[in-house]
Amino acid sequence: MRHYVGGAFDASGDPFPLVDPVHGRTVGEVPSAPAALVDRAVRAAREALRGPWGSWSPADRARMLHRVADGIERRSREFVAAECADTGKPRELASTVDVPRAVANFRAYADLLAGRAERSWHTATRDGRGALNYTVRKPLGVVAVISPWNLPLLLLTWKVAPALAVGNTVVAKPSELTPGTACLLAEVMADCGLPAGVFNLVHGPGPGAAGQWLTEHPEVDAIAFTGESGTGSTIMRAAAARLAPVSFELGGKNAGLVFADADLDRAVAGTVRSAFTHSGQVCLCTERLYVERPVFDAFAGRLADAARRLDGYGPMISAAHRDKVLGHLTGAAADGKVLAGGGVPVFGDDRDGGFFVEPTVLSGLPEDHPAVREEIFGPVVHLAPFDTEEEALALANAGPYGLAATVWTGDLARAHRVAPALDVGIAWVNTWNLRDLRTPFGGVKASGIGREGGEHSLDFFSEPMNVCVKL
Ligand code: NAD
Ligand code: 6OD
Repeated sequence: MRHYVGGAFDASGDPFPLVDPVHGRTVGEVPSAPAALVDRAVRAAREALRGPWGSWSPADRARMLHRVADGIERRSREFVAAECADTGKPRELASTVDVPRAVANFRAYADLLAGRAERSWHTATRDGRGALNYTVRKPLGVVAVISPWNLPLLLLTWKVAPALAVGNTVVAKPSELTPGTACLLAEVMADCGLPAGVFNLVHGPGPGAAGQWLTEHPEVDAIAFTGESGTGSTIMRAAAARLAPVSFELGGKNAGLVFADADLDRAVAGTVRSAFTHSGQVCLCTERLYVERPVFDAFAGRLADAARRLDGYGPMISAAHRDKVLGHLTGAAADGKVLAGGGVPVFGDDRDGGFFVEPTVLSGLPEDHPAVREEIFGPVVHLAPFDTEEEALALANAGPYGLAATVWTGDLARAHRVAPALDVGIAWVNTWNLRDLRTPFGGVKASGIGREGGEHSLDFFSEPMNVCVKL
């Protein structure tokens, strides 16, 4: 595990342990970047803006992004292995979602560059000669990309690819819990011949370490961050000091609505995915499900059966996170009903040292209960009944977050009425987490600031400038 700064690998800094969440064992060490190295990374990124990279055309950059995508594809088995080792997620998930999505992130932004048109206007003037106005888009400069542990490669590349596409240079800091695929990405960047300093990587925790130093660095021009809402507030304060723009993808407490007219087979299967994929450690996972009363008991029974039958699921990322999830389950068991799961599974093998939590279905808790109001980020969903469409919307829209929601209905008019009335950035109807990389992605309220995806990312990572030429 090494940093990558100014085109050179570097292992300086005090090491911290890397723990395998499947077995709970320490399996390696990662160096925590000293402040001087973080500073060097930012300066290398600044220097690279002035180098050849600054004069690369969009077509040159698009070719480089495709080369990086090819490089990830060529080493996809290593990427899958590293992602599974760090997160404990099932191999199936890493090989069908995380790694192919990293490839797609680079290809999508490379292809979008080709279709970008700048606008120009001919402006009338009193002397009749007119003026030509046109817009040029410039990179922001040095961008800090700070990413979480749940989808380490997917979420890192989701920001690095568009930032590079429009000509920025990047200093990336992955989660200290999951540095493996970021290290491989740095190797791919080096092998592709990306100019030194264009992509830099530093490891370490956030507070009092690489994360904080990066966000406070006066030479960092913008910050793209994915993580907890509270961390977003801290980073925003750091950015505010120098008015640096931020793009934030933050926490959630996503609601699902199941109407009695829904195809219940589809709704149950879809909810199993939306609640339990990656053991609930996807920001888009459903943690609150509201079910129309006539089908509530049938739906709850079927979802609980499906949750009990799930196997092959992965662990929580750490002992601390497992304990936080179990704390919620203890509170929920005392105040409501546990329909499935609720504890720690016993495998009878060395996974018993890992950080697993059973897929859990709860019900009967009041809406202001911490397990219904706070983000758990584990394999836990709470079910509550509703009687009217208005009530369903009011329940879904309550609370501080607004990232994503699902609507399960067989009534097309209802789908189009309800989905846009949800206070979220993304609403799925009769599906979950079906992604088209050109669509806007992000949250409202405490779930984020700004939109990423397609043109939205290219817009965030660049600044339009007006040039007016008197003719
Ligand atoms: P986190 O906020 O603890 O950490 C995220 C990153 O920020 C890590 O790299 C961490 O080292 C760094 N960091 C922490 N404190 C920092 C500080 N003071 N200054 C600078 N950097 C700092 O989040 P996490 O636990 O890694 O991830 C889980 C959270 O992320 C959940 O809340 C989840 O909902 C959210 N998330 C949101 C999205 C989205 O798209 N909206 C996607 C994935 C995860
Ligand atoms: O699919 C994406 O683009 C994306 N940003 C997913 C985020 C998932 C959160 O855990």
